[in-house]
Amino acid sequence: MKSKPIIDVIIPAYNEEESIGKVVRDIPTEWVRDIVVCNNNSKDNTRAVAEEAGATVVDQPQPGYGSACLKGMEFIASKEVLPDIIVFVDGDYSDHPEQLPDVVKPIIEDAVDMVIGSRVSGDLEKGAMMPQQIFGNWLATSLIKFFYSYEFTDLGPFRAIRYDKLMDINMEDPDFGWTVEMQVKAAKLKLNCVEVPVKYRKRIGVSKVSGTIRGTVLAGHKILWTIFKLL
Ligand SMILES: Nc1nc2c(ncn2[C@@H]2O[C@H](COP(=O)(O)OP(=O)(O)OP(=O)(O)O)[C@@H](O)[C@H]2O)c(=O)[nH]1
Ligand SMILES: [Mg+2]
Repeated sequence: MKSKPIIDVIIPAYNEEESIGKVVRDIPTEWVRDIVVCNNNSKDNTRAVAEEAGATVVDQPQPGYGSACLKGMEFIASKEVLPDIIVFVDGDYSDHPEQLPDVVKPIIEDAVDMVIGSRVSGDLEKGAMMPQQIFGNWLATSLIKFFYSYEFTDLGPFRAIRYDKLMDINMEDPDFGWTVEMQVKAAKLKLNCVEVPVKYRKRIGVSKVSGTIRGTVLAGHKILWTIFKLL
């Protein structure tokens, strides 16, 4: 890939006014063209805070993590000049957005198609991931290894993918199956995937998914169902 690729960032955000500004500001600006915050009916000031920090905000009325990401992709697809790489990162400041160069470099330097930031092999702050989340990740990645012979250690939200490969993958999941869908479909298409270790800390603000019983049950169920559905 060319040494100065166009990189756009997609950040799904729902009620993240306390963290979203920090996330946007910590992204190294010289590396990216556009930071797209995908807001889902947030009832707080997520929208204004993200814009103030320099992001482009798109609104997705249909709830769900995947729906928000799809809206961001739709916005990027409407640009006159398409990007070379898309980076996904969460809006709760659990990821360390300053690590963006580490996450994209394998694509730029080594002809890699997709890079997953692994929290499991990285520097994981105590309490940043719930035990059920760690177990769910282990189970999901073990099933992917068993059925698709691809070795991942995490379904981490901080990831980068070549734009053309993301189009080939044809993402569809509207909610919690988003991350696993991308990895399973990448395996099915035999994309060149690597992981890099990333840091992960406790989120700012209120948990939407794995810190809640409802979120854990729905996400766990959806992730496993997605792995089998795509077989
Ligand atoms: N746009 C949008 N974003 C969402 C939705 N649900 C979650 N998010 C965002 O997706 C990211 C991940 O959600 P989190 O609540 O951090 O879920 P998690 O990382 O599994 O668990 P915790 O960090 O422990 O709460 C955050 O940036 C959320 O704001 C949604 O329905 N719509
Ligand atoms: Mg989180």
